[in-house]
Amino acid sequence: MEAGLHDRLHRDPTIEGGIVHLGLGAFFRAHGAIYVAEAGGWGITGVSLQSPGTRDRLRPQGWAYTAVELGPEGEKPQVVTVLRDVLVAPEDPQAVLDAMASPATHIVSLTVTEKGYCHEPSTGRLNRGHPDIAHDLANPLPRSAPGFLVRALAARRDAGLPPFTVLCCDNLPENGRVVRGVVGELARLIDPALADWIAAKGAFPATMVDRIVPATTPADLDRLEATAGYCDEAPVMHEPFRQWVVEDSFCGPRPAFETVGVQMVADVTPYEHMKLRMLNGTHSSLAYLGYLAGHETIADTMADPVFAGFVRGLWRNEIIPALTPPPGQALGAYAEALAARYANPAIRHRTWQIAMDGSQKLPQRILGTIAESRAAGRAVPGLTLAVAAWMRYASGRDERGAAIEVKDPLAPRLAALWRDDPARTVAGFLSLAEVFPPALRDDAGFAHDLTAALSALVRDGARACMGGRADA
Ligand code: CS2
Repeated sequence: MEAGLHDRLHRDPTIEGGIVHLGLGAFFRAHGAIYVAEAGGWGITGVSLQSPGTRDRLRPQGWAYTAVELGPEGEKPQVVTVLRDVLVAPEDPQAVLDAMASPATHIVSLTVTEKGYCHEPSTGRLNRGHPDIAHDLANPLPRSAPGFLVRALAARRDAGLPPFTVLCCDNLPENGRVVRGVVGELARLIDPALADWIAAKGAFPATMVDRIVPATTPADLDRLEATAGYCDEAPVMHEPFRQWVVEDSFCGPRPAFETVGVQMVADVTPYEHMKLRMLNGTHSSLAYLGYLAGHETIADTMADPVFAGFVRGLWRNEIIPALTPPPGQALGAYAEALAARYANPAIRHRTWQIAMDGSQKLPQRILGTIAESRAAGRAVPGLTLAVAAWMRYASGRDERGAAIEVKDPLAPRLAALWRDDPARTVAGFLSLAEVFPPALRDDAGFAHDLTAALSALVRDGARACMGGRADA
């Protein structure tokens, strides 16, 4: 089957062109890749920007892999054969640029996580001090995602080709605008005429992506082998639910996404805000508070009535009042659907996994809601407690004094901000300009509330603090 697929992708004259995808993690393979496969007629060249592991596991399988739907009532495996090649950028960056600059490529999509855009999370601007950006300014063979986009776009312009559409599939607000911004800034530093060409001809549609995809575990591999009867070294696990909302502004051909349930719209912003603040905002809140309280997964936190009540209170009292619903979407119903998705016992989504990279995630997930609510005079005690829990988590010690493996690009700086005095800890964290927007850094009332929340957290523990704020 695999060799046949490979041949077909190169010979089938109905295939109009290709997609190069940067950041071939489990999320894209369980979400965007499946939509592309269903739409038909397109193949994907995957690119790992860091390590060869995924390529090495997929190659012997002819790039095919199993996507396993984990529903509360059982598992459904599906073989996905849309990948036609996988490249590893650090091994051969020129091969990646060649694939992106090929006339057959029309779309470069990305899931490189929040930190992969080398931007400052609080402002969205390119972080010129980032070591990979410094490298990419000085070298034609890039390391960063923005570097690959800029150098490949330059090669296309020089070859007289149109640009590809840049399709960001990461959980950033107005993600198309963010990528357009970092690409434009980097291009201008390298070649102002290139920046003008990209600004005039390029397309960076915004998207909202949604599917819960926990990391695959060795136990998943064994279970799949036992039930499906074959060995897959690189399957992905996902919940039944999926949603993809895409701004319909491509500068070249695209798959017939609208035929497979992708919502093609003129403005993605209300969908992005709803999803980032209602799903990811509560995911992060449950991750920090849940981890501190000793819960291993999101489903475990939802099975704890104190947490289930707390998260419902966050939606009803703090997050929904600050949102404009997308057309035809009732936010109360969206919250109920999220509660059911979180409670799915088949999904073992670890609080530790979601807690990763908090400095890159908090601004769009939680801090925006807090800043807007405070400006409008609405109280946000639960979200303030979640920020305090992030600070406590980032200190690197849990409530019993055990070490936490904190994964965050700012981890050493965050740990060094911890003091025995909560007011001083809060002052230190609030000085992080790349995380907190000016409206919160200069808000003495917020510093006061955050200090009170952190003091209570240290004194009483996460679970006790949340009990008082529950809304069950
Ligand atoms: C999660 C997301 O890991 C995380 O930070 O909040 O990956 C979440 O599962 C997805 O955005 C759901 O669409």
